[in-house]
Amino acid sequence: SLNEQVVRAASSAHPRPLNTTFAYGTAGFRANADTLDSTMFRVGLLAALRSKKLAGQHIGVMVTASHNPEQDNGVKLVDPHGEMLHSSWEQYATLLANATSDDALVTTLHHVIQATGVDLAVKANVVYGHDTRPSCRSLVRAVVDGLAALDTDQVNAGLVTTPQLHYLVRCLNTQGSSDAYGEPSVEGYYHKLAAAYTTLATGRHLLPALTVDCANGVGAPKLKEFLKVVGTDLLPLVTVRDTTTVAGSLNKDCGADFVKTQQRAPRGVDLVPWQRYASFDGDADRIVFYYADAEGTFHLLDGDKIAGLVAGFILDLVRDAGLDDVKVGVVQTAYANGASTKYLTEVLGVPVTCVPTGVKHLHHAAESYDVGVYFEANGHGTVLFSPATLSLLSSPGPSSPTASQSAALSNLRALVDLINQTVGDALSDLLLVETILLHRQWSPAQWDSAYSDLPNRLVKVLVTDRTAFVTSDAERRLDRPEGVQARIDEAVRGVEGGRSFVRPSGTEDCVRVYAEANTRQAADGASLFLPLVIT
Ligand code: 16G
Ligand code: ZN
Repeated sequence: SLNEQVVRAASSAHPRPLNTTFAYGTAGFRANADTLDSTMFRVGLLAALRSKKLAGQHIGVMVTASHNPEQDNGVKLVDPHGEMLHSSWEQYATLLANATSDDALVTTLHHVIQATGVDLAVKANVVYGHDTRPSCRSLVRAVVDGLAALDTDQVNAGLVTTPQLHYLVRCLNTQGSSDAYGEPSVEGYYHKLAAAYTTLATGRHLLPALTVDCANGVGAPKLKEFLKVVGTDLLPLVTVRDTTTVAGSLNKDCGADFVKTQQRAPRGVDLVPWQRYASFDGDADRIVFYYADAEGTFHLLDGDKIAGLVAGFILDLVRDAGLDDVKVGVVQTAYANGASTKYLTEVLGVPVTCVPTGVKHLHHAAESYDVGVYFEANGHGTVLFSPATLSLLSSPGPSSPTASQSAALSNLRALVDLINQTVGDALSDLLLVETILLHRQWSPAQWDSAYSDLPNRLVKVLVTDRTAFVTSDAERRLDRPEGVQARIDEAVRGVEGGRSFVRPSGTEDCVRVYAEANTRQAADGASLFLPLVIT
């Protein structure tokens, strides 16, 4: 049974700040680091319960606030297969975080244990890691106190990227089984990726070096560690914004989120025309690419462009391998540029599913394809191979394959290892894109030429109550407040290529208004009109 005294005593060292409420949202808990100590402790408790509920499988705890400013921090839980915490448990995270006293926390724990049917006698296993934020040290200690209060067996992953932690969780839980995912260590992760990349890249004519902006985050040391394993012969690469010791530099004027939202290079990075650049975000689970043309005009290759590149490559390999029954599909959100959706469906002829914003929705929908490619426009994404596809790929294949058939098959097998199938991974996605560009011998401009993005605009609107905004149809329609959708329709009517939608943010107190159209003027017009309508 629950040792209330132990929990109460441990909790008293992590008092909850007054006048703050916490909510476990799409990105877990995220706030100014100074407010998060009690929340971290309680997440430790919840991780232990989650593990007990799932027969003692390893649960992951990642302390990071991704692309947020350095003074913020956050935490999210990782379920046994390396996926996000099941949404049915998010409410328990929120309940525990908001318990107002040590006694209230004990009462809430009892409630959660009962509601979820946790057997406290089961030994819990948790693996935890953190990014480079200075606040991580004490916040991780709070997590550990929470774990210890429920007598948890712990694995300290230390400084890791978010996708490395997801990888570790999956490896720890599949170790020794027929679907073992890999060696449960960061070195194991590097070796798995390096071996796959070497298979795919060997013998190809090298492209000019890629420059990688590491957002001054955990991606910097981890990319450098990986380079030591894979060697620079096959992966010529230069890192910039790669310091993790200068206070205040994390995500500052650099990184994937800055580049995507500002539509410009990291401040102070001069783009050499036609060369390839990429930016990680602060915890290295997102990546975008970009280049400048001869006039110095900036061109972004975002998650939509990556999805198109990857889907096209995999479709070719599947066809060349003669795997006609393997159905490739792409998952996007409403933020995907209309031109990318058109390219996927009309040029590549691949089915596209649209889902609400948030990795768990994309991941889930991608699982329904044999090979499911998913990317958010912001650069978070990966590729999932279904169990049936995996066993098809690991079977011997045709008895007398042609040379191109066996090449395609062996490339597909290597892709399975190259791609982090637990979650979007900047390092793994970097290798995936580099592999495809190597095989195609494409410059970034050739990749970019697949289609031209429709001009678009994203505006943030502060509202008094974002919960008043209720969407349907994968966030593309607004059901409430009443009447607003009609006015959006009106604003868009007659605008060539016009599309617009309004959705409440899951991470900030605002609603976001997106508009796109065939011309820049029209896109700006439609979106600028809407904020006036809803406020
Ligand atoms: C979270 C999501 C991300 C999404 C973003 C949208 C996860 C792990 N992360 O960061 O996928 O793009 O929220 O933010 O699901 P918004 O709701 O504020 O627009
Ligand atoms: Zn991130």
